[in-house]
Amino acid sequence: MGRISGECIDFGKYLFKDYSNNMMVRENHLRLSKLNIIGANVKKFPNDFVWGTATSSYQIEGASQVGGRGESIWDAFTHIPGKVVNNDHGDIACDHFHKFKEDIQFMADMGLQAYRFSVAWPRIQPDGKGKANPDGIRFYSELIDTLLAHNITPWVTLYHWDLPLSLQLCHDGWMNPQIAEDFAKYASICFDAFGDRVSNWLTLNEPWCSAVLGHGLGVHAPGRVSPDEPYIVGHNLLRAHALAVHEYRSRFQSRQKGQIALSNNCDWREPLTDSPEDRAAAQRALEFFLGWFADPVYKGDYPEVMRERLGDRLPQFTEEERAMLLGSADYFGLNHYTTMYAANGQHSNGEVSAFGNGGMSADQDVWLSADPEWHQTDMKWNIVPWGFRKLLQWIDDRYNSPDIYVMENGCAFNDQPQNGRVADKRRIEFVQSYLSAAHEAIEANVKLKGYFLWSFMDNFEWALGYTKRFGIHHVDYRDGTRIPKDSAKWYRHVIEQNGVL
Ligand code: GBH
Repeated sequence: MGRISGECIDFGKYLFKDYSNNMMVRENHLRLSKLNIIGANVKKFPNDFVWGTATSSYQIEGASQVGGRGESIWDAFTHIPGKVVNNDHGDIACDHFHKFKEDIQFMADMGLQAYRFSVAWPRIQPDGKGKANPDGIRFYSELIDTLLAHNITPWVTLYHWDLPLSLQLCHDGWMNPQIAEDFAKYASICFDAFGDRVSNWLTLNEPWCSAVLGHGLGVHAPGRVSPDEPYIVGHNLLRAHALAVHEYRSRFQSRQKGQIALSNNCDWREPLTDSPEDRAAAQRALEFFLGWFADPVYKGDYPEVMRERLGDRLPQFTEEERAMLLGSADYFGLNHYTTMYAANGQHSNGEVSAFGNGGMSADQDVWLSADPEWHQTDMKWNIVPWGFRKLLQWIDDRYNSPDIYVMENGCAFNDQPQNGRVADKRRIEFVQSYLSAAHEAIEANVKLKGYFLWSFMDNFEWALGYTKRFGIHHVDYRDGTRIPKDSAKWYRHVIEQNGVL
């Protein structure tokens, strides 16, 4: 299977499903050429659709002690034995810090239009406060210049979880309301240093994860376990986002003409049965998941159902904060990976709800489950493209048809090189099926404007270390060698065609 001949790549026989009906309907022989896909109808995306890939600083950069970088909470967390599978850490990771030019060449080779990366706060401010570290500024400046020289548009995330350790140890990190000012100052340094060349900003990546995984379940740094901290941390993350956006808009946006938003993660919740109770449970689960961080931005406050159930455990915004939050996103950033069924109440046998429910299932009173028929990725995440379709519609309905950019979607599969080639057929099938679902949403007038595949390359998968491979480029961690997987070649054709089969 899969033979590269001249301009033509033969991807062999692909079994692919019409996931909208969730049944296997046909087998197709995909033959992709540089200019057209032979013998099939391409589902075209809008002309200005943005095709990208994504990464984050701690997951790829390595060079943890280089260039004046301070420590982050993830440096400390990964070096506590037992916190990460195999006690893996990001000291070296993909060594992207030293190999970024090589990496950008791989991006250029696949015709990538946009690349989303994050800035490591402790490279810019080693202890989270005070003046900028010139070596840190220089690294991202060169990265940005090299991307632009290859016609690749940078999309920059300011916070993808690597909080300067000193802010955690000396100031209680995201638990301290003061962090909003610290974050806004850090953000301003970045707008000032890079905003002449960067016009697509994201303040926070997945505040839900910082709150729930970092402060509720303790499986992410800083490893706190608490029923109440997630709501306080979530509150301060939102305040920090709003203040950074306020800085951008009042001091930079009119000159730099960029756009700014945050990216929220949400898995779809499908009612387990048609009963009004289960339908309400699925809706409640989505409001606790995405509404928690999107309602304040689009409606000016938390979802009512959260207030009802949490009472005083959910902090209140001041009038000033509410006003600053409302409308504080120029587009809707969404990270989406999977789907679960949601039912009302706790499971009768007392079974603990799935990880994704955040250990706060008691607050939600929702029980999550999966259809045993569903295929799963190596993360044991269910592959359910129609859930993606439904989530896009839910966002369109609830938030008044915002422009949506999918800032992350992808899958872990552990395909290894054989004779210099990585035949990651399951990844191609995954992305193709999710893009088909995205296309359906666009046909139904959902304003989906871009798609960033997670990830450009295999990298440090947080608590799971290097055991899970999300990349469309394979990384050999022994010597740092990269190999474009079949999915990278396939994605190149998707970009060229501006569509999928
Ligand atoms: C993202 O988080 C991160 O932004 C990125 O850094 C990371 O590498 C990537 O995804 C892959 O993990 O237990 O079935 O209910 C992902 C957020 C939250 C998505 C939890 C899946 C649980 C699924 N994840 N959710 S389930």
